[in-house]
Amino acid sequence: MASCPKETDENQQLSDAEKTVRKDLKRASSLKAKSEPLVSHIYTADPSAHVFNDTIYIYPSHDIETDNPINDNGDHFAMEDYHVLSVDKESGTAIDHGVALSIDDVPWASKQMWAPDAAHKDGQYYFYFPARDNDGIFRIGVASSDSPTGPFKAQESYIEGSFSIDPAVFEDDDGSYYLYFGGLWGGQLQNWYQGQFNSEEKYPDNGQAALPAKMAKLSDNMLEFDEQVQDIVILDENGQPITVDDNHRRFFEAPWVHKHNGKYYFSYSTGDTHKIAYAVGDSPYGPFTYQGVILNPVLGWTNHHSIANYQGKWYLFYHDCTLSGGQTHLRCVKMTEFIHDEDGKIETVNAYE
Ligand code: FUB
Repeated sequence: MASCPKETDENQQLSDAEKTVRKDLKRASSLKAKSEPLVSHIYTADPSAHVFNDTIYIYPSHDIETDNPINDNGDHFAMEDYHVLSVDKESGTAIDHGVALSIDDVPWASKQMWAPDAAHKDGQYYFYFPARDNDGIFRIGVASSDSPTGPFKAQESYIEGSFSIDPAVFEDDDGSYYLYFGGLWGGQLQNWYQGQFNSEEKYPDNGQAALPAKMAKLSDNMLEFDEQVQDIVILDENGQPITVDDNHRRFFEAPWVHKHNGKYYFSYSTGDTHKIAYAVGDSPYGPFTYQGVILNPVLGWTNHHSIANYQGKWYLFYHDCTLSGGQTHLRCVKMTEFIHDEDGKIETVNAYE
């Protein structure tokens, strides 16, 4: 029997993130990307796209260089502000509208402005963003403006009862708004098993239901939760909850909801298996039944997307690390068209030829 090469001691000690970085730096130059970065003068990630006033607006994270270590806690994602992008109707190129919110203007936040999102209601724009508070706990804040590009004015404190990362707002046809959120590892979802933050992490045992994404309806003023935070249940083909050890299908981070032909599509990143997967249900509350993969792994450890319909076509917004030559914390946002087939299934997108 042929023996496998042994992992070096050094390699065994590397975090999952650091191993991915080493591989990506090597393979970056050989990849042929199908889409170009939307902007290349700054690094951007986690694109949340919406159509407001017949224009596509993108609310991304703004990645920056840092000396922080690359680790599974995400310390290398040290972002300090947000820019808003829009897509020019004629040329299809993206415009950077400059800094829309900075950490210096958020009274409760200490660091790490991660993946944001935005919503529009009654002439006001609401910007939702996660950051660590002064105790190092991720919370979700909201800021508002009368322009989709900001500048946004942050509330004094984070949304009461909010925690973890990756807020995503879904506006239903009846004018209700729902906030979806949550992320594992650096996103701290595994620290909330008692309904309050616990510095000790805990995951369900193998075979048990995976840690769920969270959601709550937003109040009329868009600044608070209107109900208790709920769990998002993802079921397998037999109607059983996806389990914690099912890494290729269980929720990890980056929740997003869109609606197509009356069905609610809950899509998300599978994290350490690097896919954007989706599940379908009949209510914004779920349960959602697993269907498949929207986007195969991209260059970089993280995979994070959003979905928007513009002039009758569906677009997937995502990021990868091609612009930085594979540096996992320096990403660039991209967009591509995708289709739902006649049965409502989504054809998997590959970012590379
Ligand atoms: O950008 C920082 C974090 O990386 C996001 O919050 C996650 O979804 C992942 O993309």
